[in-house]
Amino acid sequence: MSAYEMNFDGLVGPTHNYGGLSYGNVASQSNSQAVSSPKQAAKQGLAKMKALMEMGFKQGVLAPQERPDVAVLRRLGFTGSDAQVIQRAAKEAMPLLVASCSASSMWTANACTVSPSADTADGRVHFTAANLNCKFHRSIEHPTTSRVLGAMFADERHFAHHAALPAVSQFGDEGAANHTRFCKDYGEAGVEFFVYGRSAFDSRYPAPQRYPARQTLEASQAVARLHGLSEAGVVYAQQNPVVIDQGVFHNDVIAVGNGEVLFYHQDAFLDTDKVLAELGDKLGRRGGNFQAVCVPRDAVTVEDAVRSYLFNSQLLSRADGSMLLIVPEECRNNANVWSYLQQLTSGNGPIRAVQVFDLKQSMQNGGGPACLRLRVALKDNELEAVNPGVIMTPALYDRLTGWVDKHYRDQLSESELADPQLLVECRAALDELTQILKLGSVYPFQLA
Ligand code: SUG
Repeated sequence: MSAYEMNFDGLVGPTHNYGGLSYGNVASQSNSQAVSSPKQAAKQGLAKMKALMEMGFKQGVLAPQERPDVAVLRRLGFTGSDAQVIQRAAKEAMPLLVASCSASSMWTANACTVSPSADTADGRVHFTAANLNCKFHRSIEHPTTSRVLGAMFADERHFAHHAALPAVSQFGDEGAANHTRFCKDYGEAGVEFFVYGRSAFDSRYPAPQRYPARQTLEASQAVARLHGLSEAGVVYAQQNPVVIDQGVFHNDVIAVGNGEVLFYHQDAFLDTDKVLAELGDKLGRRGGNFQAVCVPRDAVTVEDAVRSYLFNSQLLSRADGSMLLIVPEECRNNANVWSYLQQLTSGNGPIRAVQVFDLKQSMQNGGGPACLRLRVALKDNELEAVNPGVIMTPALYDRLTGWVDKHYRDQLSESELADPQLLVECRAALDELTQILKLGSVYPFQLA
């Protein structure tokens, strides 16, 4: 049976804005309160999905969320009609309204962690929604994320869904952004690589001093248990706390893996040699030949990596076996990174080509190509069980582009988030979207 890696990209929601909400994420902080363009953001994302589909990759789409999240504002004590709740929050606690408006669910690498069926004890594909509890605006995503994933991967014979881990910092979980899978073939048992920033219970693990470490070892271990992974198929590594303090808030800002290849920065991990040896050994036992491509700090500094998002790239296997790196425009604008990429792709290594995408609207919030996609490895029969409404086709691309044109604003500034009409627009858009994507009722306003 054939198997594929499918990328499910987050469709950027109608309230995309620059809230400055993510302490430790340099781009989010430095673009705080800039005027955004939700329409352009959604179209940039759709253009990437279309291009990958046209290159022959399997591409899907993950729906955005209802924002502002009026229910969370009510939980925080704002009362009255929906419009009154929004206006009271705007007057009394603007940062809470801004958080409730974030379109951050677009970064679907943080939606959940996925283990393909070849790795799990019961032979099903397992999903654990990420609690994202390091940031308030992201901690409110998982209930809707779970419903959307449930509507996309509904067949219980093939798919198993787990609720987010307990929402406390000890179990801080950021989903697939800190998870990579190595394998010889997508359909064969692989090695799942979990990278954490700190341990919640063991003080021997050094923690960053400046910025938060969002993922804990204990969260990663819980996900591996829930998914029924075997010890032979799991490797844990600690992220270097020094790079977290330089703005590497997720592992996918400093490393990316695919197939048998890990592309990483020299300073990404602690105990790098030990980690690589364990990956090589465990993948070797599963018939794979692990290849580590290290980017030396002399060629690309951590600062360059954070600015350019070189590692927040999609590493994709092409039909001829070579790999293609999908990078953001910011990589071409950085002389060190661009010259490194020329050298990388002209060598004999596994990565042979680079393709650049303009994702500026998302990048300004610290979300590159890899943040925008959730990878799900699927066998033929599992792919057939996916809700066909979310699989990208030329017709769906056209339909979604028209939908964005109809519902999205060209510009959005912070003061406009106080406009109750934005909620009305968002609900109208999402109601239509659930019909386009055949999701059924997944949003709070549809379930009320
Ligand atoms: O969680 N930015 C997101 C970016 C997530 C990137 N994802 C991965 N690396 N996989 C975050 O920090 C900024 C929102 C704002 O400031 O308006 C934000 O949430």
